[in-house]
This record gives sequence, structure tokens and C-alpha cells, in this order.
Amino acid sequence: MKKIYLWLLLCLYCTATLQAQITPSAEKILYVKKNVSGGTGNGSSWANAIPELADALKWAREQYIADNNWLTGDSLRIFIAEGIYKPLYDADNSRFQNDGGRNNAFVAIDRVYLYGGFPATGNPGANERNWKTYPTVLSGDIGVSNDYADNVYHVLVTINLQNTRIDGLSITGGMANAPSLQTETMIKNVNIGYTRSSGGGLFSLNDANTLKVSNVEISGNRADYAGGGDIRSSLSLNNIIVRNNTATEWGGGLYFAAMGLTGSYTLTNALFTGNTAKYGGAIISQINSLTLVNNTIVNNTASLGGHGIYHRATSGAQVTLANSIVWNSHPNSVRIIDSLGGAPFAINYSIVQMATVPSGPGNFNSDPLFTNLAGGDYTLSDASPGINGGSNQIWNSANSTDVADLAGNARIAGNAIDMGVFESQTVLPVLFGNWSAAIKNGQLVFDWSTETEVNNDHFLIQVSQDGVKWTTVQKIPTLAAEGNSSIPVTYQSSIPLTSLSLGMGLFLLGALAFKSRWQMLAMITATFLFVLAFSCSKKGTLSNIEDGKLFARLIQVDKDGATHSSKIIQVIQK
Ligand SMILES: [Ca+2]
Ligand SMILES: [Ca+2]
Repeated sequence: MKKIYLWLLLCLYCTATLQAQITPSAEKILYVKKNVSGGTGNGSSWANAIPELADALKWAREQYIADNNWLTGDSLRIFIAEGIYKPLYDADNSRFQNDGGRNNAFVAIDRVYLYGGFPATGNPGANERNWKTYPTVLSGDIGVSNDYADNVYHVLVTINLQNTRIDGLSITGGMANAPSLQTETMIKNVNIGYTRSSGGGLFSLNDANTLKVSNVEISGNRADYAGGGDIRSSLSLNNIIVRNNTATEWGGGLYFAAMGLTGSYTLTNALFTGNTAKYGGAIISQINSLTLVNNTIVNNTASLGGHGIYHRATSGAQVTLANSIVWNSHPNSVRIIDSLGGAPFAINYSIVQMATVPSGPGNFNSDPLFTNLAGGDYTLSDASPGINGGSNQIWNSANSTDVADLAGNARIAGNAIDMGVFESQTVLPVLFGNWSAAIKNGQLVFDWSTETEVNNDHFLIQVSQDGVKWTTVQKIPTLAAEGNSSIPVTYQSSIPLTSLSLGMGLFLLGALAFKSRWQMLAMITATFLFVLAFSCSKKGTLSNIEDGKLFARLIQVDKDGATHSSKIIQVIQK
């Protein structure tokens, strides 16, 4: 008899524990922590945290279904400690309280803000949040661990959301490989059953741009058709990393799909790396207007077209790159940006690894000089032409609220915004002002100014035909007293083409588009005279004269020998 009582008591205790009434804190926060020990599990504090995000979202969905105005004019925040969380419930409206196996997903709810990146110890507040140090991982890797075959189709689903924030999460392990027209899956009266072959990590449909997704990594997701993320929404994506996702067909990283979206989309501060597909390794766009501002798209792979971006142009559609870098370690015959029918890209203030410098202001095709390309560090080294190479105006008009770069540093540092996702915080000893170079009357003429100088010794003027191999042509000492100046200093220097060293003179001839054959012959004659005078033993050839492209940069050298590069410019002809 005693045993029965004990058993009954135990059962009551278990039921009470399992069904702890979820109760947000007075500040309307629900706390979720995977490794919580003890506590009531009602979510009212870290000590009483709910162990599973899936249970917190199930509860929120129950409240929403009971009364879809339950948070009108208000919001609920879910704070999620570091740890790995798996979707435990079916995505469908009528089955979301049950385990649906591969149909499970985290379904975001309007006005329920998700904040990850809290440490799993102590009693952390919002200021202690760091999404990179304390990763909060939403993993679709259910069933057999590290085996994708039994993973969920979508990890995170956002549909018809108006006011929600998703911040500080890592989304991984989705496997969108079901044939279309599978079992109906209804979310807010939308059937997403047909999407089960794209958007393994994130599937987003009909959300407003007041759905703000930031500080989020989408990595290690797979899709039969398209994308680690399938974006059919205006949701705002900012400060995101899209890494190592694989699509069998299109858009390994993100797929911007035409269906349900006719307007324009702007993606800011996004890093794409290690994504693969047939077309559009990082991104494929089918929408009317896709604008990428301060994106770094590096080392993605497409087997057929567009390692970085593939634009499946519909008539009049536009893809715009601004303040961005598109680069690969091992370029091959597949174009880094490509489009159906050769539709052009609009490119401004960007570095794109193309055969020629992209037309448009402030563009280069020269090496962006990442800190460590092979090691995956895509911050900019001090010599990078991307430093201060972007347009503040473009950034400010694309982004009104976010002020940090992807590393959490000030987004605009120095005298202009940098290209790509990371802003160099190095305080350069010399702040360059104007900088131009021209070929004029047989002379190379350089004009530049400095805004300020500290401990400066001299400048080296360097020129290059390909933006990769550089030759020093002149050394100019600083005009600032003791190398220090807090006011602008102006410099000018010129070099007769004929006084350049062997090879350079011939090389520079290639930079001149001569107005007449006689003019060209006169210059070649002058140069040959020089070559003969100074080096009869060496035989110059005209074979290295190419298509008239010549670049210049200034290397500023401190009194202690440290060097920093100006931005690279193209030498113009006057
Ligand atoms: Ca698995
Ligand atoms: Ca800058």
C-alpha cells in the first residue's frame, strides 16, 4: 500500500514538473537554457529557465492561436542561453503540439522576439550577450547525429510576420530535400508543403521589413533545390553570416525567390563564404531589385555560373552591388558574378574579381588584401584598397539604425566607410585627402594631399599594370615639419616617362592611347634612345604593352619604417 502511495506521489510530482505553467517575468521575458538544473521550468528567470526553445515557442503559439491579439502593442522577449536547441514539434498549425519528425521546425510568432547569445552561467542581462562567444544554435540535426538524411526540412520558418526580432542565433542542419507537393503544412493559412526542397536553414514568406533578423549565422544547411535560406519576404536581414551551405541546383547560400515578392530588397553587412551550388554559389536572385550593400562574398563555388552571385534576370530586373567585395582564392573559368542572358550588374565602390575594372565609380578588380584569405579572416589588412573605399552616402541611405560592422566595431571609421562587412579600426598615421594621377605631355603627374600626418617620413609612388605587381617609381619626403601636421598638406610630383628605368618606359607606353601613330612612334623613339643610352645590353620588347590600364598607389612610410597604403587609383590621361 505504501508503495502505491509513493508511486502516486511521484507521478503527481512528475506531472507538476512536466507541466510547469509557463510564466514570463514581470518584464515580459521568458528564459530558455538548455543545461538548466533544478528550478521550476516556468521560464520566469534563468534559475527557472525552460530547457527547450521548442517548448517556449509552442507555448507562445498556443497563446497566439487562442487570441491573436494577445501581444498587440506589446512584445514578449525570449532570452536563450548558449547551447544546442532542436525543433521538437511539427510546423503545422494543427499538429504543432506533436513531434512531426522531419516536419518539425521552429516557427517564429509575431511580436515574440528571439534573442540568443547569453552565457549559460550566472544571471546575465542583455549587456552580457555575445552571439559569437556564446553561440545559441538552432540545429535541425534530429535523429542520427551528423547524418543529414533524417534532419528536418526547415530549421526556422517565418511567415506573415510583422513585428519580430530574431537576433543572435546560429541556424544549422536543415535538409530541404522533399519533393514538392508533399503533405500539406499550414502555417497561418499558408501551405508551405511545396517548399520542402529549398530554404533548409531559413524559410521566409510574406514577412514585412519590420521583421528584423540580425547577428544570425546560417550555416551547414542543405537543399535539393535552392538555398540555406529561401527568402520570399521583405524581412530585414543585417549583420549575417551565410556559410558552408549547399544547394544541388541554385543559390547555395540564399535564394531570393520571385514568388510572393515583386518589390526590392536590400541586404546589408552580410558575409557569404563556403557556399556551393550549380548556379549562384552564394546568392541567386529572381526578384525585381536586389541591392547588396557592404557584403563580403568570398570563396563560394558554383559549378556552372556565378560563384558569388547569379542573376536570373527577368526583364528589367536589377542586381546592385555597393561597398562590397566579391572574391575567390582560386578563380577559374566560371564567372564570379553572372546572369541569365548577360544582364548587367550595377556596381559601385566595390571590388569584384573580374577581368576588367567594373564600370561605375570607385570600383577595383584588384586584390582586396584580406588579413588572411586562406585562414578565413576576411577583415581588411592595412594595405587593403577596400579601406575607406566605400560610399558613406550609400550606407546611410540603406541603413538607418545599425551602426556596427560584423565584428561589432564602429561601422564608419576613418574618413569613409570601408568595403565589405568589416571596418578597419586601425588609426592610420597619415590620413589621405585627395589623390589623383594623370599622364600629361609625356609626364606622369601625381597630386595628393594629407589631412593629418603623425610621425611620417616619406611616400613611395608605385604604379602597376594589373593592380597586383607594383613598381616604385619615386620617393617623396614629407613636407610636414618633423613628419607631423594637424592641417592639410598638399603634394605634387611629376616624372618624365623617358626618365623611367628600363622596362618601365616601355611598360608605360602601353598605358598611353596615342592620338596618332606619329605621336606613338615619336614616344617609342624617345624611349628607345633612353633605353639604348642606359642599357645597351638589355633588349626591350613591346610584348608587355597591353590595353592602356595603369594604376597608382602611395605607400606612406613612418619614421620607424612601418608602411600603409593609400587607395589604388587609375591613372587617367589628359
Ligand atoms: Ca540527423
Ligand atoms: Ca573606414
